[in-house]
Amino acid sequence: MKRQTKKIITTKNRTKTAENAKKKVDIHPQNIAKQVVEKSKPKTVVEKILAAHCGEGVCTPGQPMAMRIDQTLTQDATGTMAWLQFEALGCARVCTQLSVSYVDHNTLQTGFENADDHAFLQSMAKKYGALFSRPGNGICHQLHLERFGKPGATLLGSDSHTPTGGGLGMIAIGAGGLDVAAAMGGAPFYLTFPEIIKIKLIGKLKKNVSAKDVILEVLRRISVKGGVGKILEYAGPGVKTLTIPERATITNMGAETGATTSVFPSDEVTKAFLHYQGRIKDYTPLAADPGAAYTGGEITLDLSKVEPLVAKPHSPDAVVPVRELKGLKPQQVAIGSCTNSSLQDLITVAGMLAGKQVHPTVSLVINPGSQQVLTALAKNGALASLLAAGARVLEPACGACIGMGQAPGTKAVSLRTFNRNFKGRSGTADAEIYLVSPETAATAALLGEVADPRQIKSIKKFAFPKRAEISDSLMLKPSAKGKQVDVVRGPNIQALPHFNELPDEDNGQVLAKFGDNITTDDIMPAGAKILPLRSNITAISAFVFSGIDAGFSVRAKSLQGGYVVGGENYGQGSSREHAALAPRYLGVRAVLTKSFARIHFANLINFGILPLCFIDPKDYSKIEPGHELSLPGLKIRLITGKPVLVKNKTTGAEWEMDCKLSARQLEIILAGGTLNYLKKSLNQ
Ligand code: MIC
Ligand code: SF4
Repeated sequence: MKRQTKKIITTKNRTKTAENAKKKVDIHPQNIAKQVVEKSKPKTVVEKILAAHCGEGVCTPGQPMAMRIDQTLTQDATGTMAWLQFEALGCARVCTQLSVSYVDHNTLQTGFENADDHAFLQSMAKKYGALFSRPGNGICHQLHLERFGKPGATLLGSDSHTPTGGGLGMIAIGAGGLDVAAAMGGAPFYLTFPEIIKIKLIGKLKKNVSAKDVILEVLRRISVKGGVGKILEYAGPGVKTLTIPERATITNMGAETGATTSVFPSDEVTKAFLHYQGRIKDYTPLAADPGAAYTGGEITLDLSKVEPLVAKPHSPDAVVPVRELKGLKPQQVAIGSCTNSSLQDLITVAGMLAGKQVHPTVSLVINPGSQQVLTALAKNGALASLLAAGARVLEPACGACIGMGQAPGTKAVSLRTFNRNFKGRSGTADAEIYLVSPETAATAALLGEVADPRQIKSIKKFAFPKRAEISDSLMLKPSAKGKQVDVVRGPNIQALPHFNELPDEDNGQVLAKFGDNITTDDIMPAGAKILPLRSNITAISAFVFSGIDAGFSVRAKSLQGGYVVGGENYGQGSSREHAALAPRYLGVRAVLTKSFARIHFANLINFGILPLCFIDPKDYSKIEPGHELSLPGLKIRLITGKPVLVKNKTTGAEWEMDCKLSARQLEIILAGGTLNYLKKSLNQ
């Protein structure tokens, strides 16, 4: 498949507009210092890639930088919004080397909405120069790894598991749809240069202990907050013992540590994978220089000592050894998701199940990661073996991972090879979700209870194909005559809401107060009922916090907005910008917390919501739901770099809060959001 060249196609006029837009969006003088990476200094893999993509700024931890984006990916659940925003920017064509629009989340099609969204996305990709991956082709991250991931390149995706690409030695970052839309329009991605943690791998994994256990071990050690503001860079002699799908499992679920991304070096194993995928031309070796300094410190992990692990409900870092849960009886075992749906994973599972039967009390469901994976399973006999064992094989898609079908029964125990087990995400509020490796999942499916996978002997080895079978049957190329393509808009595709500029000062009621680790699934749930409404902000806003505070939306509407209070790590999890967009639509002006997760923090700013942090965490206890707050002199305080003053009109207490914004973010907040800011920049 041919890449898009780096030019904007269509009329000269449009090209000019887009180029001007690019200049204005790219460079913000106050925000941007000189690029001062010392050429001679030994560099980490991260520093090498970022230095080569540094539009402006400095590759120094804590400093702002603008990173040039080579590739973007969008998926349907975040993509309809991202593409509407791209359209609103007025660009004639995507300006990246490659942009791919995938459909993988909303494939349940319980009503007209999903299919309408698919048609919209297909027509947008055709018109604006992106590849379009049709429903059924597979999960965006698995497909991107197979077809497009490239060592040394940068990828921005409107999905938090975009770091999967780090398995191939690329800097792949998840972001809100609006940031991805801007990148498609040629803008860089603005980030604070993270600290880099070296994870030194030594030894080799034991049989039936897998990459999933490695990332669960990392989560056990550093928790769901340990990666915030950091990039995890893997190194050491253990790296070469891991295949690319194994590395991708690790970088994929690195997202659960809160890390900006994770990355592996590119080596002979990478080369073999790219050869297997028929893309050897994309190979470049890439390794850290000897003596490179890691600002975030070093963790050593001996692969030979890793044992099978499991994350208990309801957090990916509630990790314990499988042996501690021995005998726990699951009603469901689910194998798939972008973490564990590779051919290697499923061949291993098929080998373990071959000639045996799924336990009668367990429902085993399998979603292969891609059409390529499913085709290979069909050809080498593994699929027949899985079916004979009693597996329910579904189409290559996200499926149960995002609550699109396969919701477990009441209080059911479900063992899943996925990456998230937040309460209610499965579609069943009281289900108990455990995250495990494919090997542990297959063992439980056979025995009807949790047990050490090392005790299961595979009696059959299914052959791995010599070369991957590449098919474009579900991957469509854009039209060369984009102007002539009409966009298909069903009734579920609603116009983007308009938001006002930041007022001089603000007043309102505390609409809700929550504790630590509120996830984006808590703020804006997904699942079969709500996910189809992603293109319809009016409709989806009725579900804000619906799983944990059913009256929130009605209350916010009747009070015409107000404030939300949270604890540590507010907004962890997904990149869904609807968790900011829908609250803003309901009038939420500020979120007051102890700390924020990275992508959600950026999304709040993108939609003009103030992310405020308690300077003294004790001030958290000075607010209760229903209290009336005011933010006097808000605008002038932000402009002059002063902390934001909060007055509790109900109790008389007052305190200051941090609002740490770069100069560009300040302008965005003042404008009422990124779309307003970009439009203003274009007009100027
Ligand atoms: C998820 O795993 O939570 C999702 C669904 O893939 C999200 C994106 C979304 O909400 O659409 C993510 O991880 O970013
Ligand atoms: Fe899809 Fe689940 Fe991966 Fe999100 S985590 S992209 S829902 S498979």
